[in-house]
Amino acid sequence: MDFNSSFLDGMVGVGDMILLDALSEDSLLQNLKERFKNDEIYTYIGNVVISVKPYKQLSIYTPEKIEEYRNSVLYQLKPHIYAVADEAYKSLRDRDRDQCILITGESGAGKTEASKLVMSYVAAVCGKGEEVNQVKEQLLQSNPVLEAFGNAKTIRNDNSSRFGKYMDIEFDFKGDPVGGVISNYLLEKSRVVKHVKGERNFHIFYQLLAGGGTELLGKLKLLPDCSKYVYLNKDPNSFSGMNDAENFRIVKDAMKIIGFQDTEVTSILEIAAVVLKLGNIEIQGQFQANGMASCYITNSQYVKEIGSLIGLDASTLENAFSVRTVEARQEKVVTTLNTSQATYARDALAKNMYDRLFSWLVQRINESIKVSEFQGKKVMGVLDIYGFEILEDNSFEQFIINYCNEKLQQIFIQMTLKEEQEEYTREGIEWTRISFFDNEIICNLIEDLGVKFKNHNHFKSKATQNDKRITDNTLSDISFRIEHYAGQVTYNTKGFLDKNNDLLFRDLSQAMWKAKHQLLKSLFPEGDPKNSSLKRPPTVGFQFKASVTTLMKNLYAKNPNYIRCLKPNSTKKPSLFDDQLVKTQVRYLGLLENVRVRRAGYAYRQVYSSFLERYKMLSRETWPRWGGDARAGVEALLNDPKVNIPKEELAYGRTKLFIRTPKTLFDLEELRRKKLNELAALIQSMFRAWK
Ligand code: AD9
Ligand code: MG
Repeated sequence: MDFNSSFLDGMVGVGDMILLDALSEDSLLQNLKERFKNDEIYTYIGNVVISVKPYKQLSIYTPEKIEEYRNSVLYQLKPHIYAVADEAYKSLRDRDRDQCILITGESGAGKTEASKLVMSYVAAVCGKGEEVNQVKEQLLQSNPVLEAFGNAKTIRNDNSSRFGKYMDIEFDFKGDPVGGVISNYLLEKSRVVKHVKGERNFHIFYQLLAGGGTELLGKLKLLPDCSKYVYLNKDPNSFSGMNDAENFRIVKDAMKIIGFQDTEVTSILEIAAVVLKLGNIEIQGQFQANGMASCYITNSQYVKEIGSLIGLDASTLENAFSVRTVEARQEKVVTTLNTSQATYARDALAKNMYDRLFSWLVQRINESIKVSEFQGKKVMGVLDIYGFEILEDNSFEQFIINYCNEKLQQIFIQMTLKEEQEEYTREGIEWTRISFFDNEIICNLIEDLGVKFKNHNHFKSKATQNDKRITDNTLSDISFRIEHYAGQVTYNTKGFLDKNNDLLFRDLSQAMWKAKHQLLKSLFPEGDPKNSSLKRPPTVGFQFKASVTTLMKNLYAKNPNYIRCLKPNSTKKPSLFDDQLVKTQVRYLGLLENVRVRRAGYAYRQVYSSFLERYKMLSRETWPRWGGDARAGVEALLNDPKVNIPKEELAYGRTKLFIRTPKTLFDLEELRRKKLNELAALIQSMFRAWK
C-alpha cells in the first residue's frame, strides 16, 4: 500500500498528529482547526481518536461508510470513530482481548453520540442471525430509555447525560453479541426538584405530558401543561426543538423491544406522575397550642391523587409529611416538622423515589439483556459519563462529576503515558523520559475530602496541609476551590453535607413501603419494619468512590481505546472554531504530551509470536513455519531484503517488537495483503490443475 495515496492523500492537514512536521501546541491546534473547517472532525494521536464536534450533520455515518471501515485496517482510511470501533472489535474477536472504549470530554462535546456510534458500528459488523439481531436491538434500545430518564436539557447540552454509564457488551467466541450489563453511576437527582432557568428536569416528564395522550394522562390524573407542575420549567424557550411527544413514542417502543410488560411501563409512569404531584404539594406553617412550630398541607388534592395512584391511605401519607419519628434507646420520639423540614422531606422523597426508579430501570434492562452462564464471553466495555463541569455555582453534584472525570484522566495518564514509558523501560528499549502532569495528587485529595466530608472546616484544615491546589484564603467561608486538571473550580459547600448524607426520614420510607403499588414498595425496602434495625447507608460520596474504584479496576483489566471529544465553540455554531476554547481543552486533555510520548516512542508494538504469526508469509525464512524462537523468527523475517524495512523503524524489546511510525505498519500490511492474494491465486491454480 502506498501510504501517501491512501491515508494522507486528499487529506487536510495530517490525520495522525504523530506525523506533524513541527510539533507545538500551535501546530497541533492549527491542524485540528484546518481539518475541522473542512469537515474532517476526527484526527488520531496514534490509536487515540480526537473528535471535534461539528454542530451539524455530516454524511459520514452511513451504512456504506460502515462497510468501508469494516473492510479496512486501522490507518487505511480517514480517521473515524468507526476505525477505532473496528480495531477494538477485531482485537476482541480475533485476539480474544477484552476491550474498553473510554470516551472523555467536557459537557456537550459529543461523548454520548460517540458511544452510540461505537455501538451501532459493532452492531452492524457482527453476526446477523435472528437471535443475535434481537440481542443487538435490545442493547441499542436501552439508549433511548436511559436517556429519557437520565438525560436533561442543560445550558451546555440539550441532551446532557445526568448519570454515568458503563456498558459491557458481551460476545460469544464467534464475536456475536450475546448480551450485556449496564452499570449506572450517580444520577444527578437534585434536578428532580430544582433546575436553573433555561434548563429542564429529566426528559421523561415532558415526554409523558406531551405524548401521553388523553387516556393515559387521564388515568394518571395529569394535565398536559408543564406549567402546572412546580418541578417542571415554566420557561417556554427551553422546549424548542425537543420533540418530546415523538420521543415519548420512541421510548415506549424501545421499552417494548427490551421486553418490558405493559403493566411495568404503567407502573413506571405512575411513579413519574407521583413525583410530579409531590412537587405540587404545598406546605404551610402553623403554631400549635403549645407554641411549637408545625405545618399542614394546603392542597390535599395532590396527596389524595398520590394515595390513589400508589394504593396508600391519604392520611398515612399526610402524616408522614408532618412528623418525624426518631428512635433513641428503643424509645420512639415523635416530633412535628416545621415548614422547611416538611418541604425538605417532600423533596427528599421525590428525589429518592426518582433515583431509585432509575436504578431499578437499569436493573430491569439488565435482566432482559443478561447473558446466560454457559455462553463464552468476550467483553467490550463502553464508558460514557457526564463531562467535566464548571458552573457559576458548583455544588456537590459538580464535585462528584468532576471527581469522576479526574479519575478518568488519571486512568488515561496511567494507561497511555505512564504505561508507554514503563513499557519501554520494561522492554529494555532506550527512552528519554517525558515529564507530564500527574493528577494523582488531586484524586487523592478529593477522595480524602469527599469521603470524610464533615464540614467546611475540614476542607480548610486539609487545604493548609496540602499545596496550592486548594486555595480558599480569598474565598467566602462556605466555598473552597480545587485546581482540577481541567481548570479551577470553586465549590459552594451549602447543601454539601445534606446531599452527601442523603437523609430520607424513616416515616416516609415506611409510608412508601405500606403502599400497594408493588414497584414503588420494592423501591423502599428499608421501610419494611423487619429491616428497621438496618444501619444508616454509607454516604453518597463513599458509595460513589467505591463504585468508581470498581470501575477503574474493571477498566485496567481491559485493552483501552480512547475517544477524546472536543467542543469547537460554546455557541452551537456549525463552523466556528474558537481557538481559545479548544486550546484549553487540548491543554487539559494533555494532547500535546500524548503526541510527544507517541512520537518519541513507537506507534505500534506487538509480541513476537503474534507478529510472526501475522507476517510469517512475507519471507521464505519463516514460511510456512519457523521452528525456533519467535524473536529470532521476527528478526529473520524483517532482515529479509524482500521485506525491506528501514532499521531505524524497528526496536527489539524483551518480548515485543516496536515499530516507530504507522507508515511501516501500513507497508507491512500491504505486503501481507499482496502475499495472501498471491497464495490464494496459487492455491486456486493448483486446485484447478488437480481437478
Ligand atoms: V454531556 O457531558 O452528557 O452533557 P456529551 O455526552 O459529551 O455531553 P452529546 O454526545 O450529548 O455530548 O452531544 C451533544 C449534542 O451534540 C448531541 O445531542 C448532538 O446534537 C451533537 N453532536 C454530538 N456529536 C455529534 C456528531 N458527531 N455529529 C453531529 C453531534 N452532531
Ligand atoms: Mg452525554
